[in-house]
Amino acid sequence: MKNMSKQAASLLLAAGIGMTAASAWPAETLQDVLKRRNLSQQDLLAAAKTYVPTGKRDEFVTFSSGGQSGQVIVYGIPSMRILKYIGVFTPEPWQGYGYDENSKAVLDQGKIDGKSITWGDTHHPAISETNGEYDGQFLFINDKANPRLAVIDLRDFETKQIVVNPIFKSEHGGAFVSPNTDYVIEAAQYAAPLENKKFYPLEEFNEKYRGGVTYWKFDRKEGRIVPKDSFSLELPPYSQDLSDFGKGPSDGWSFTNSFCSERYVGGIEKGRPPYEAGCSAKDTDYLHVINWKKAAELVAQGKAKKINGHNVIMMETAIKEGILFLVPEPKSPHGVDVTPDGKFMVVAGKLDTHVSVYSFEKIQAAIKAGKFESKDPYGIPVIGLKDAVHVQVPLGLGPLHTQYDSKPCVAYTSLYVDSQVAKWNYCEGKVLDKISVHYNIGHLMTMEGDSTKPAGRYLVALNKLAIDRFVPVGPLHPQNHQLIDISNDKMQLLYDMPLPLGEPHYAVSIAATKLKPGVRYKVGTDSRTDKPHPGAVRAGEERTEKKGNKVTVYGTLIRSHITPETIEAEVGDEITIHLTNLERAQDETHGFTVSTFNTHASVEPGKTVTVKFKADKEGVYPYYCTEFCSALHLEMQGYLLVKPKGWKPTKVAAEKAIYTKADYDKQVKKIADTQAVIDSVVGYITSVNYKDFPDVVAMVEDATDQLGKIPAAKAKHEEAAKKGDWQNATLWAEQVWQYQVKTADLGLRAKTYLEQAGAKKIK
Ligand code: K7E
Ligand code: CUA
Repeated sequence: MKNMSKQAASLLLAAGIGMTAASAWPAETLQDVLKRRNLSQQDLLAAAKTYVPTGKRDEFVTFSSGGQSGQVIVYGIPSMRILKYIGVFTPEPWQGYGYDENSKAVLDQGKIDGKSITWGDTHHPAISETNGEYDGQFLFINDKANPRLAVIDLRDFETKQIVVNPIFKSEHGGAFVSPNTDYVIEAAQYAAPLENKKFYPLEEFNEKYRGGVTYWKFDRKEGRIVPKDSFSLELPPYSQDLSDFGKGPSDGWSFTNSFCSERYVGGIEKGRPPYEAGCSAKDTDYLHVINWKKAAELVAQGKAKKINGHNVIMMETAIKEGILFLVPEPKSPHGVDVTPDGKFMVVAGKLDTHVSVYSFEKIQAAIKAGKFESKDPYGIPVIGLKDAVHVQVPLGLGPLHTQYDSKPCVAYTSLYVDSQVAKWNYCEGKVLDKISVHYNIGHLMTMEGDSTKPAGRYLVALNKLAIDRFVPVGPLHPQNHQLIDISNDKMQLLYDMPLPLGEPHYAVSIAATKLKPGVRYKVGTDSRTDKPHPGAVRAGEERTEKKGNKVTVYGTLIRSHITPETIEAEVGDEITIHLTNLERAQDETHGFTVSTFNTHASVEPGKTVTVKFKADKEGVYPYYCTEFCSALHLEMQGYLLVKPKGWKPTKVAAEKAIYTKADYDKQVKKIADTQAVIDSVVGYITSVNYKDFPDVVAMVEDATDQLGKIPAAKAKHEEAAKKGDWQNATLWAEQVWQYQVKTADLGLRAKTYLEQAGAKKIK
């Protein structure tokens, strides 16, 4: 009971009776702090550029690959504060991802050869585009190890679909989107036979092993990839690397680099020189230049071959139809990045100090003129380097990836070996500035830097090593994302953020204002299919059905109550629990688990989720809400009773009354006090223009729901009191108070919201 008076006290506090604190320590000045913490003016400037005061928000939202964690990490720029982890290829317990049936169905789409793969080597996230500009609707990311691609809907930041590449055994060059996101590209990495589960000896590498590039068709309206409308191009076994789509003048074309056109097969066990020697022996590899729009037409004309049920344009067809060309690129290159205007493709040398800027115009002129320097061993025409290159710029050691600025012709390239970022001009081919970053930068990323309209401002260096940077946490270090200010001529390093979740290769950033995520679902939605959930019920429709050994619960969650409060089963029954969160208020998520059955659901407002398990052991298993959702969260509980087969009750012990008239009178008094708090809050809310705030309207609706339950409970306590049944009278009066507390909780939150939002008096 102590607990409750505390709650009443906190209600009063929240209603406006505050506390004041006194301190004997004088406040430090800014100068004092700079001295004490040994900070320079430069540090102070960096801090001021990244600090986001309480209540304020970041300008950009970054989606970072989670590397081997198989997740996506969402953080804000410039604060570098982490906002969310999205479960993609890997179960994520908090979100119930992989622990409820609806999300398991998504993970199951990623099964390969019937087996679950519960991790992913995620590399490259991509934001959907409209006319080449980020539109903030969808995110895609690849899994290099197990060639898969995932679709995340940015309305709720949930993974909706995983597709398995039908012909590759690994893929690296994805995900990148076409300017209107009608296709998402994914290129193979390590060559293998395209047929599934087919063995050929390595001696037949040149004949039987293949690379390729897949164009996944994306249906924007459905928000899903359509495998049957997708296709691939068979490519030589050159270890295809990264890809990018053309845009503007180069729209309709795509580009994929490669790093082992030597087609070298190692085998140090047999005395052969190793892979890394053989794959870097030649001075050049090949950039693949592909007319994908024409490829899609060829597929429509039936010119593709079916391999594993998937449309594949064979090299022979591609050569004959003139949709596939090669251009030499020095040397074991990495990355191909199309400039925002779509005129150039930048390829970094990796083992060559240059970046090569290819001109799309020159490439097209060579193709039109039929001017090729040679053919590769498979008969693909090779355009001469000098006939394709606009300029080659020496940048430094180990150039890898390139991103673009809002300023025309300005690019940034990561230098892996030098651990630097080079700022340079790709139109004129000159270096503008360099900045040292911490050890071994891989990708770098500018704001909206993949789009036709980069936003400039900031750059993130995704560094591989974090030696000496952070407080040590054992032999496995975090990654280090360094934020760099690029708004001026000289780059300035602002912030180091440790990222402790796998090795994120790449990240993409979008202006925060372009994201419009929802705060609740339409009641009864299966968020993984975006369709009405067949197990959804409304308040008052809850029920439990038993058919044979199947127990099916149609339940609901609302502060602070799980309906039903008990689930009865016999050993061996299959239990299916559908749960609908009836809340409308923002952020009122309830979690759900049943002790020891390895099940968990996160049920956000409006969502319906199913958990399913076999009650294979006799016993008593509490279930409860796992999110601290209200003052009575701990009381949001119930029991799963698993009885032995054929169990019958022997005796029913009568419940002993413990409450008296005095208890009842106390309850009635408490109800009256709380009602006064509610009335004052309601008085405030209705005195302002709260209807202009949809979030508040939702809270008011939820509060009205709670209030609506009071008359029935009130009738029960008054009825019991009339009969002198103080036990039931006290408990039902308590229930009235529970509804009041929830109402008051919502009301106070609405009041705070309105005060902070500057609501206006209307009377
Ligand atoms: Cu350079 Cu997979 Cu894009 Cu790593 S990749 S760095
Ligand atoms: Cu619902 Cu805690």
